[in-house]
Amino acid sequence: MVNNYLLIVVLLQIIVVIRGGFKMYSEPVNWYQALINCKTNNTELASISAGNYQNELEEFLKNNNGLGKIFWLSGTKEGNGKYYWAGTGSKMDYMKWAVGQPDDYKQAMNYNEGEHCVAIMDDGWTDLTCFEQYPYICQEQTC
Ligand SMILES: [Ca+2]
Repeated sequence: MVNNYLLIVVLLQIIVVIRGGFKMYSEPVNWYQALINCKTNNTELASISAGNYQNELEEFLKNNNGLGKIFWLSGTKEGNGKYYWAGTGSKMDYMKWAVGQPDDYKQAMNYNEGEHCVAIMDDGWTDLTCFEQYPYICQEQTC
């Protein structure tokens, strides 16, 4: 299993490259910074357009607990409440929300900021407050 992954450690930043052109960055940043960091490296914050990519990432997260439990994806919510992928600009057709998600939990708890950004966990996706800091996944450009 381990030889399927390339592990690179750069200045306390752990970057793991897995199949499908995904690169997982261990440094916790907010969603906006994750979007910028991926673009700076000529990649995009990850968009999951199909189940095979989802399965691959879920499998990876289940087998690598030390890396982190939650990673930002490029999913975010438009004013109309519909989700789209900021990384590709496409609307979100395939979805794999975790049980009970998206719940906009912090909006319900009367926080000023609702949960408008999407992250992946090992059992599906969740919506989170965009300014919270988590590791993130970038994706190689496909075109
Ligand atoms: Ca949530």
